[in-house]
Amino acid sequence: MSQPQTYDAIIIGAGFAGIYAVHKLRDEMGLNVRAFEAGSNVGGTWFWNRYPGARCDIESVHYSYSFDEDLQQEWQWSEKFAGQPEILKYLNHVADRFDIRRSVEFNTRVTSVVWDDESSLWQVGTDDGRTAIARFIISGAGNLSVPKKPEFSGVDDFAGEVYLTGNWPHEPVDFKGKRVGVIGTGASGIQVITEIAKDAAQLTVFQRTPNFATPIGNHPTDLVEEAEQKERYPEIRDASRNHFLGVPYNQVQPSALAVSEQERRKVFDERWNAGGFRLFIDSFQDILVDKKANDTAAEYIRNRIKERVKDPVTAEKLAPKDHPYATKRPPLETNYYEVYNQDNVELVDVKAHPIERITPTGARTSEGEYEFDVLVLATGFDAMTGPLLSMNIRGKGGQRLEDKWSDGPHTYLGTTISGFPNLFLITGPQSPSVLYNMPLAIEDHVDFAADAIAHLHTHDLHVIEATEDAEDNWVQHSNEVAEATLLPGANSWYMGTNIPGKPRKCLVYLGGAPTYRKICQEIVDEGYRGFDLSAARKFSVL
Ligand code: NA7
Repeated sequence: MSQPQTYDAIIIGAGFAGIYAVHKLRDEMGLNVRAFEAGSNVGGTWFWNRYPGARCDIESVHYSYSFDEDLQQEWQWSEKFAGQPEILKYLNHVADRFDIRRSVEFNTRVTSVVWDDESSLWQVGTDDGRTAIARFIISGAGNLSVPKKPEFSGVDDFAGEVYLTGNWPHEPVDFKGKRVGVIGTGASGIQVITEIAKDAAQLTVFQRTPNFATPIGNHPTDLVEEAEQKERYPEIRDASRNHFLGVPYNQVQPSALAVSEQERRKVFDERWNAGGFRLFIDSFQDILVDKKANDTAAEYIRNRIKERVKDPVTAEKLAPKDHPYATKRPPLETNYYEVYNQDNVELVDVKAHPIERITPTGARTSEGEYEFDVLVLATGFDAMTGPLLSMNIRGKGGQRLEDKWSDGPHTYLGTTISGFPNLFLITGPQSPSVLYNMPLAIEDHVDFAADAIAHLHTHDLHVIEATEDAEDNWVQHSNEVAEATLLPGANSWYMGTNIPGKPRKCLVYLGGAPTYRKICQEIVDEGYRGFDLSAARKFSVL
């Protein structure tokens, strides 16, 4: 049997995180790196989620890498909010431009990540039966990369075609003239429903929880605006990194309750018309923390939905009432609600009448039978922790990550784990991650890992590990910050409640990107406060 290959660092995944990690560690630091990617090419989320209508909800000029000035100047987005094919094209361009693929093994899934106490090295097993060894692991395995398993029986018996939004085929799917059933009305469901409704003979949407979807406001790139933005790109990136969500918005007002109804309406109208996440993050500062303030936004959106849907019974079903606005991820849409004015579309409330099973010809709810030829599951992901827990990660003394996290994630800064040295999570649980513009969040975390590795090198050290104390304090802080918001009161994937049996814990650090970045910087400036830095137990080959 051949000797395992050894590397300075193994990178898991070749999406936004893996691509940048390869570039940073290999090209800027001169490390010997290898990335393993389950897909056949780069792209991560944007490789797998190719369903019709898949689109980014943050403006592309912002939802893109900032690390290379030439790249951000030269790349041109065709739309304000790029669709999945264009984002994938962009990531392929970046991979070509920085010659990333020569360091990536595609079609290779990581099946185990095991720390060896003797050598202070990680052993990484892959699904082709090989083992590779590395000093450091950078996990770019993604936040929304493990689709949730169907909760109803019978999917295997369904006689027609079955598609999962999170693992969509590469070949186009033809819905023309077909009867289609879609389960799920989250961000993916709302995007795919809008597209399928254009072609299907009949579309049945199974909705459990209506969502507060608001207009995305997409349009072809305005070249004058683009030129102006590119001229100020460094300034814009700086403003983004100093904003809660990582976007350069600056119109937020202090409180929805401090203004007259008329003024409030004006603010909401302006944000509604501007599109994107402006209504959620650039209207009033207390929307996520004060239920009364939130109610004003929720009522505004409910009324807007009702204006757009002709049948009052359907409109009522589409108007969310069981959770405050934005406590579940608010989807963005184009003509979503108008779909329900079409004769070929039916909305089925599966909260009132849950799906009992998928049958060979469709679905059975507690109320009746529905027939269709194609089933689309837009039922979401085992978010944030799922990708990490799927890799059989074992730390010091053989401790299994699933045991350590049996009551929810425990991390320091959402990027390191006590007992799991030299392992860096990119946008891990308890970091701002999905509530921070992801490419910027990714760059920050990769840079944090790279700086830590460089710091070890400079001081002739080899191991960095979060202390238990620092981790406990971070978990407590992260939970306290979450408790001060409205998020823990709702069921959502942010809280892990979309997966039966998953601990109810807020998976996102809600202190906002600027606070988080400040804390990280202070920790680094204080010589990596909360970390133990040491030499390897036995000096190894690396
Ligand atoms: P989400 O947001 O988790 O949405 C999943 C949807 O599927 C949601 O409407 C769920 O209803 C529904 N669902 C899940 N399980 C069931 C069952 N058993 N019966 C009926 N309906 C069900 O996932 P998405 O893929 O849309 O979005 C994930 C993120 O990707 C998104 O937030 C963006 O950040 C990008 P529920 O709300 O749980 O009642």
